[in-house]
Amino acid sequence: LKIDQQLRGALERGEFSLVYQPIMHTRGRTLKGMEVLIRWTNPELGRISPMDFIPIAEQIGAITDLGNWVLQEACAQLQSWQRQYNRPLLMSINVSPRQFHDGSIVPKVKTVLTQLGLKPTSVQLEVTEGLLINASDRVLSDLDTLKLAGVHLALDDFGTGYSSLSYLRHLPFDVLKVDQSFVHEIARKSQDEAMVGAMVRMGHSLGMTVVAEGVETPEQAYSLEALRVDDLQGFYFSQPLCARDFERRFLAGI
Ligand code: G
Ligand code: G
Ligand code: MN
Ligand code: NA
Repeated sequence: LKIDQQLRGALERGEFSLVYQPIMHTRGRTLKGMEVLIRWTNPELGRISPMDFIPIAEQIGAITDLGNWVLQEACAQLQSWQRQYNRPLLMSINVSPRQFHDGSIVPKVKTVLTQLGLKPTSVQLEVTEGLLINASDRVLSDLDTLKLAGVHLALDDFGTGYSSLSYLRHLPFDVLKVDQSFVHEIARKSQDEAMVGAMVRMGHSLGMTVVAEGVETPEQAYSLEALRVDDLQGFYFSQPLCARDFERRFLAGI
């Protein structure tokens, strides 16, 4: 309840910020891009995790404005980095299923890309299977439209929840993000290794790139490389960082 109250107006009060976590090519461990993650610090409540406030923002109908702000800010940051460092980078943005409900996501994405002069292929939207359960025809056609425009679509947290493989058969995903729960024990548990190996083969045979999340150790990175995972993300490379720190650590001087 307290969170609801404080959430209203928090955007106008400038209480949100963004952090960026690197996504590395497995081969050579070079930078491919970054996932943007929202942070909220409220004067009364302190720091609140997106796990706690995103569901409430969805309930109170604030997620579209918040999601649009993330999209705009992250894309502006991407444009600035691409220009300054003159290199292609991929910005991966989490999108809540609710952001698809009012039909505004396609025009919003297209407008932001056009205004900033960004290539659609430099932006990736991450959705979870929650979007796909009972998805309306409109949601499906919005996904197709984004894909046709060149925007990359990633299926986030893959392997958790009630994953149905039929989603993958029919939907235009470019990227499979293997959930971190499969990654954490990969160097020790042969079942997890087998599961990730199967996900990689399935993803590749469907033409998708496979990313492992939650990589925390060099042993995990090595195991994932042996399983032919394309890209790696996790604390082993870096925590999510504010733009300045990300730039210093991953972009400057390269
Ligand atoms: O960054 P952290 O691990 O605390 O994120 C917790 C959860 O919040 C994750 O599931 C992540 O996908 C989600 N999340 C983080 N940033 C955003 C955002 O900008 N939009 C949406 N919809 N979810 C986000
Ligand atoms: O649901 P999603 O995959 O978008 O969530 C991303 C969340 O995972 C972020 O909150 C981020 O802080 C967290 N995260 C990123 N890398 C790691 C990691 O290596 N280990 C753990 N435990 N969490 C991570
Ligand atoms: Mn994500
Ligand atoms: Na995930």
